[in-house]
Amino acid sequence: MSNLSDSTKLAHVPTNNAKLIAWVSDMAALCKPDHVVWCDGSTKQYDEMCELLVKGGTFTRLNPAKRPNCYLARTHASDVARVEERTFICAATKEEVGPTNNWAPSDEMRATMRTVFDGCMRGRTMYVIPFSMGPIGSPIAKIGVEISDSPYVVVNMAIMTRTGSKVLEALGDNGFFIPCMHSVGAPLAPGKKDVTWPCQPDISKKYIVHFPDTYEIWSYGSGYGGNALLGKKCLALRIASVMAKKEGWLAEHMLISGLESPSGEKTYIGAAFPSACGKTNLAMLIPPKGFEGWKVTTVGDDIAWIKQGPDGGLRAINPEYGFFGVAPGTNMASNPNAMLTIQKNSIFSNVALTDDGDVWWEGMDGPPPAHAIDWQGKDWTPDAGRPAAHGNARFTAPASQCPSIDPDWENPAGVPISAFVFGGRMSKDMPLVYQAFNWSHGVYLAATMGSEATAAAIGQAAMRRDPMAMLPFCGYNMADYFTHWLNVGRKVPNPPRIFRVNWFRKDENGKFIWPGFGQNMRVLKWIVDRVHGRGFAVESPIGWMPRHEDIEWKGLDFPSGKFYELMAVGRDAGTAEAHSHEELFDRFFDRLPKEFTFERELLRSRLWRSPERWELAHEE
Ligand code: O2Y
Ligand code: MN
Repeated sequence: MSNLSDSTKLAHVPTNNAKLIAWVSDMAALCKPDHVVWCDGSTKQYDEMCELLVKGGTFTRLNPAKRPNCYLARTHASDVARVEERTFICAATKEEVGPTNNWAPSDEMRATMRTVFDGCMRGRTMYVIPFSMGPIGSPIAKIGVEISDSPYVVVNMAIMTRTGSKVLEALGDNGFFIPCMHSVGAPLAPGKKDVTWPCQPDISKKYIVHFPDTYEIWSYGSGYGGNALLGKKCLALRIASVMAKKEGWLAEHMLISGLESPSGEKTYIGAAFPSACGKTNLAMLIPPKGFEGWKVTTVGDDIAWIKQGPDGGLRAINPEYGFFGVAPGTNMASNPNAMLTIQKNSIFSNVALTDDGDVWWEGMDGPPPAHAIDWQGKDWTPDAGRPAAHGNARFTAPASQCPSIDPDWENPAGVPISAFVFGGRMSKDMPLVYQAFNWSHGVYLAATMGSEATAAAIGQAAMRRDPMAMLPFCGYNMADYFTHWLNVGRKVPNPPRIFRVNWFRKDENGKFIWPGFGQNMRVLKWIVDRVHGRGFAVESPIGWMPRHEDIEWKGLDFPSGKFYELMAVGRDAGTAEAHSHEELFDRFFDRLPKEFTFERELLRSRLWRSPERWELAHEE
């Protein structure tokens, strides 16, 4: 710790919160670190930590003329993504976590945690990071405290959450916090030189553990992303989903964006997509040609906490303070706002380093560099036969730097939500967009969403269901989660309208039919029109659907034949889809809400009565 300032060298305790003090001393006694440092959230401490990471070889400072105040980190090759198979929810019974979560008995797991954490910080510093998920003081926000032996975690948490003294102030002497315990699981023997990315390389020794009954998180063995930045997936989704069910709100894997028309009418939507469906791109969309005067603003790109406001409507906050976005594929065409956000004050993980001290990844603008250092620190040239950046390479960047950030993104009361959009990645039989008939039908559509996964063995495309894109993130039984969604809708007088979208339909030559990216604005505008009761739609067996003339086509030549190819669903394909919902529902046995059985039967009977192919074009 010699590089840290005097004040941080001291194990000074900057709080009178007795529970916090007791927990930190208990954890220090268990983990046996050489030092304890309380993170104050200051720029000075952030800079000192980055310097420490540079000296230790974890960080490379990027060329300040190209990327001011930016760093590159290379992880261990085994520590590059979330580890779902080592993610556990330890409720009292297996039924409480349901068939889609890994369960372990809480008393056994608690004992395991105390064993693996015993002495795990020897030779290291234990950092105490107070953080707020959501604007400090917002009635929707929650306070967490992460203890970690990773300086990489400290600096990433400083970007991804609001950290430090101001959080302790808001916590006060008796405030409640969620304890989040993290260690890279690599104690350092006296005199031994540290490696640049300490972690537990054996995946079976990694643990990402949640105790929903006591609202606790314990993460061991990984220093990367969702495994280690515990405010994100662990707190803001898995633990928060449990809190939300108890307290009557929603913690969702959703972006939040604002759509402002030329007349100044502002409509906020929440949208859920599984990973790799362009969620960050949608959150930061730039309206295309033909949409002059329209503005899309970003409240959040990944997580939404949604509560009923004083007027009875649903209001959402982004609990995060930064973006942890996928780098590969991000460029000035796919997401200019993201590219502008990451120009300064950002951390890049597992991307390539160019010879002029900048970053590069597959899919960045321009030709690949003639030479670079790849994510594993090896020389790389375009003919290397391997990618220069890891597929899950990330940028960590302050949300405040995003050019499209919404003026109300830090409003403690949140923003009013008028629509929920659910999307997956389907190459056939799933239309570009349709609207649910009502809340219960919408919850059903959201619960049955998913993406195509190729079953390599049989060479067929199969649907991998990912209800509400929450499969890896719901901290309790998903059948109870569906019921909770149905209940929330009952309490809200005029609940948000619910839509399904699919940007990924392909033609018979395997080419995407829909251009996607900024052109998705055309679909969003129809959604806005529907929300405000002015957009036209045709009733189909699966929901309300737009005709070609209901979409704004100014600036894009998209003939109606192509549009109806994109929107087509036949009776047989629809029936097969409805039939396959049973596969998902059977997993939940008798906990499944009865509304879902009704919705499935209604869908089947609407399809049964429909012609083999329904023609939206003829319904005028
Ligand atoms: O691989 C990781 O640790 C990151 S996962 C992630 C990060 C940001 C936003 N979403 C996700 C996700 O898996 O949904
Ligand atoms: Mn996500």
